[in-house]
Amino acid sequence: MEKIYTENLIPLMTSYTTPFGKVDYGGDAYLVYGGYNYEPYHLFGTGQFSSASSKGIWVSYEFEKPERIVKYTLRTHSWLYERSPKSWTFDAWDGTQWIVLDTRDNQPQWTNTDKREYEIKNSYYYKKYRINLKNSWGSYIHLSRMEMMGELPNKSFILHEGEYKKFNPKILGKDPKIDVVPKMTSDTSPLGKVTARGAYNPAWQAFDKDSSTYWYDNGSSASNPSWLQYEFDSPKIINKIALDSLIITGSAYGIKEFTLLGSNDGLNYDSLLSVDNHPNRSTKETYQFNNKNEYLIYKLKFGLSYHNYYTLVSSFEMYEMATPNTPAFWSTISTTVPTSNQFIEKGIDSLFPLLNRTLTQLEPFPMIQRNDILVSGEVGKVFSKTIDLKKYFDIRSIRTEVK
Ligand SMILES: [Ca+2]
Repeated sequence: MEKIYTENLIPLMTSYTTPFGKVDYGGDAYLVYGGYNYEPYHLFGTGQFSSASSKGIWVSYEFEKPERIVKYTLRTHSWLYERSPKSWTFDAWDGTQWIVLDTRDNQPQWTNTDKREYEIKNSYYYKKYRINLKNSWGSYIHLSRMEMMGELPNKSFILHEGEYKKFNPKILGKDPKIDVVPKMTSDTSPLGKVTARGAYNPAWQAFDKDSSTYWYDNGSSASNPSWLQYEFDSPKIINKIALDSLIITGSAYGIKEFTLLGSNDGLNYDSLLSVDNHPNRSTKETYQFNNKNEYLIYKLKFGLSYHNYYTLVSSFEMYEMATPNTPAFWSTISTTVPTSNQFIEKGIDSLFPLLNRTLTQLEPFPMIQRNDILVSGEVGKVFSKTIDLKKYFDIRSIRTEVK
């Protein structure tokens, strides 16, 4: 679907900070010539901008709130337009460094009327963007004007029999057989966050899907009991866990008593499961429990183990409550032309998959016997089935089968 762009989001600047936002520059000074200051803020105003030399200069604009810029324009001076830029990048500041969003090398010569538009791919909202001008066709780098545009949301409904409808795609249900903790390679990679009371061996090794590696906490006591916690990146309804331990010393394994807690803020915890007799062996024990609440954080709080209060967990797996797939369906949003808010909040993002026709083979459906339409004396059997040609068109073949 074609993109619709906003107006230029930068106001007509009359200084580095008025009327709002902030212009900055670096890499070179600006040109002062003939009593005129070719200052960088003029790039976003009515004046003219030029660097003091040809060594390269960048000019940034900082918005008051983050914007997702997906297009920018550049306009030449009407004179000395051969000093317009030849190579540059368009960058965004992510708070730490400049991220290159667009690279233009050896652009064609400009004319004195050129205004060029550059569409870019950018998924993120940044406050500050810059053009980093590398060189020009002449001895200075001149430009008259720069604009930056965002994208307007492009939302649709389908008008069908007097109703404005939205298509709601199929949502996959939860598979209760999948351990939803990813295979961790550190306390925070690839997703979520592992924490523990103590970690003589790294806590993430309880979540690395390898039963030979483990988390071990050997400083815990009755007054300072051990705990192990995983924070998901989105809340989940966990109603089954699997736990596995290994020998700490002699024939003592590292899990005996524990409570499983759920929390959404890391401060208030609900108790979900209590176990005081986890077996003294290394086999994966599964615990199913009744939980219908979503939690972001799941925490194991340990009591006594088979070796004092020391704790060792080689595997801590979590499983979600099974939910069925939600089939795709149409919902009616309005029977009058929807408001702009309804479009923005509920509109369909892309009509493409809906309008994308595919050739498909339908499941067989039974026909209705209609021998009643035979007139007296006629022999044989008659079957009937109505096919909705609004729904199924360009039918390539129909096969009938009498069983
Ligand atoms: Ca492990």
